[in-house]
Amino acid sequence: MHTQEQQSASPSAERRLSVVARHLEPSSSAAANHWIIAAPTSSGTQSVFAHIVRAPEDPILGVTVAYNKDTSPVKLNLGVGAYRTEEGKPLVLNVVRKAEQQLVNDRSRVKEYLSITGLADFNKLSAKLILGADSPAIQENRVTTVQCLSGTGSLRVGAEFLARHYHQRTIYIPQPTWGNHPKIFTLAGLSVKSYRYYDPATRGLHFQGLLEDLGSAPSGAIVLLHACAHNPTGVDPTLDQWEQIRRLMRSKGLLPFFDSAYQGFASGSLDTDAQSVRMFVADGGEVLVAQSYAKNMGLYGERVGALSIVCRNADVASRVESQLKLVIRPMYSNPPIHGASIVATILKDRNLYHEWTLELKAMADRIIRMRQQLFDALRARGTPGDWSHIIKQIGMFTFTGLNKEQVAFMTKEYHIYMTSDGRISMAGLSSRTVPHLADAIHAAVTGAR
Ligand code: KET
Repeated sequence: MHTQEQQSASPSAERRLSVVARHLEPSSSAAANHWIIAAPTSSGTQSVFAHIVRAPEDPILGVTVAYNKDTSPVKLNLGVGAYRTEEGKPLVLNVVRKAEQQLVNDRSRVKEYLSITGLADFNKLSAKLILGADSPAIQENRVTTVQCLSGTGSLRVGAEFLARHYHQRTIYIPQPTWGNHPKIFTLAGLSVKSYRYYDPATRGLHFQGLLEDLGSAPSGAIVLLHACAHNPTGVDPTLDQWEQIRRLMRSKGLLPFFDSAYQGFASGSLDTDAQSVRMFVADGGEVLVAQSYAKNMGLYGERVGALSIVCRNADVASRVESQLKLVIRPMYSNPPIHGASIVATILKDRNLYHEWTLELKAMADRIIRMRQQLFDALRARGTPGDWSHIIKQIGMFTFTGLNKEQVAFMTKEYHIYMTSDGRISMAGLSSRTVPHLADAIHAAVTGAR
């Protein structure tokens, strides 16, 4: 006899196979071809893996790999979105140190397994953080939150759940978006399509294109939305535009899946940066949201995040949670305890929470200062072009408009590392390194080689 899980898992397994089969077709993208499997060898001395083709480095994390190999003293890593101090060093927040100290001092703490859904306090506090302390959805018990492996893991668990249980398996992602999105959703068994988001001509939102593309999406389709500080463009809809997006999506029954990786980093305020999500929750409709504490608490390597699914009522929410457990258990069983304990310690203590908001604001403000300094430095050099987008864009990144060749030139001649789409992490800059970057951009743009 089949258990319920087997019955629900098999169509998704089939979908996964067909996804892999699609990747194996000769017409599929270059990246997918690195999986191609040749006939395994059976000869005695040769490795059974001898046929394996070397895969390229990840487009974002691979930038750090290349940077680490560079021996130049002036090298600068503006690839990955990771905060650095004015001294160019990684930052562990003071509140995080304090919370960790409390945890270490508490001898009653043990290292038992968490439940499949993670630390209960952490889940409650995470839902409050993104949805608001007074959220009716939370009071009505219609939100289920599960602790996952940072933002990436939360997106993946949400996507696996949707692929198994949601009737419409197409997800629309913005063009462009974070490079990992299409891979996460495809491998979870969803079919990925894109909607227009960024207009290179105006370096702003392609709002008309966005409305047209979502307007012609099939009813019920899933839509991935960046809650704030859109990566890589740094361009967010205004509140008025969000309201129009919400109305359109609700009228077509499109399901919002928010990726909230930068709450607090866009404006410096946790509440302001959650407004887009809260608008969608306030109308009573259903919403998924993946949260990451990598950036806003600087807990990158702790892998701490949460997936919340806001449902119509408490009964649905509890059944959804029971199925999320079936997604998580065979994937990684249950999440790690340390990072979530740090977050819960900070979120439940008034003083620590307040201190966190100040440290977060200081990080956001430093990034904004870097924008101004870089803009001023380019103006001082008379670098051709309008660079005002550097100060207009929001969040960790500037989408410079530099092309692949210009990026390659800056890496080769100036040892500046960034993603090939021209994105620079403003969080990696400091007053000391701004002139070097401005020189490099100036040379790349003017062809002074
Ligand atoms: N969503 C977005 C939009 C995002 O930029 C990242 C990370 C994540 C989710 C996942 O982060 P996590 O560490 O799983 O919580 N972005 C940076 C790092 C990376 O690519 O992994 C980046 O774009 O540089």
